[in-house]
Amino acid sequence: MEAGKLRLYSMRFCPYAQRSRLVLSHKKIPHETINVDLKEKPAWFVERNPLGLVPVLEQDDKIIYESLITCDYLDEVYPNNKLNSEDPYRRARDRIILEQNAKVVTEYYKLLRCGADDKDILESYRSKVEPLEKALKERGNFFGGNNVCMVDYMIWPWFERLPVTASMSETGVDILPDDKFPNINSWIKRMLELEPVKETMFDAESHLEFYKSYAMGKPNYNYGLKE
Ligand SMILES: N[C@@H](CCC(=O)N[C@@H](CS)C(=O)NCC(=O)O)C(=O)O
Repeated sequence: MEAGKLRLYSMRFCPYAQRSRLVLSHKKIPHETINVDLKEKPAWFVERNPLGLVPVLEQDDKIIYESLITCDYLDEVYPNNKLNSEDPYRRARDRIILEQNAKVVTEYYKLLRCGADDKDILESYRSKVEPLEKALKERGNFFGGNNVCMVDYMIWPWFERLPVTASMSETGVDILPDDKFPNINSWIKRMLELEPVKETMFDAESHLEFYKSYAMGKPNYNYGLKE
């Protein structure tokens, strides 16, 4: 490995690894990526992260894992295009939004497994998104106001994947209707215009195909790659 070179251990469809990829892209940080087979984890990977999870960052003898921690680290070490606020109160409020997002993520996976046609699960998902809708209304175009901040990138991956659950609905349910979630819906459109999002994202069909392979116990980590 080249001295000083930053390396990301990733999996192409992992929403947590996408957090790190978004921050790397936002800050244009040179790095190399190693995509790991998470079904048959190599020993050298588990040596680096005993939890056996991606993302992992490595630079010389430094190893960092847990997506949010990798992103905070990158934001401090590469201070261009700052994502975390300098203001402690704002940073604290941002973390409160991320705690709320953790609840959104839990409900998202229930939607994915049980389907958006289950009214209770759908309502529960929406109720967890509501505080995010309210926060955006107060903050503006992005959670960072006029510009993206760490919160935008940390919560984006599960909104990018929302069309997967919608496409699996037999009744064609609108998961986040515009009359109740106008700010989140506009935010999704704005996020889709950002270069780091374009660079790291997959379309709904690819996410769906990967999810189907994952649900069958045979995750196709290479889906969409050319020979
Ligand atoms: N809390 C971790 C979660 C990361 C995570 O769950 N990654 C998944 C892929 S999306 C993984 O590595 N799974 C491997 C496994 O569970 O064995 C983070 O934020 O980095």
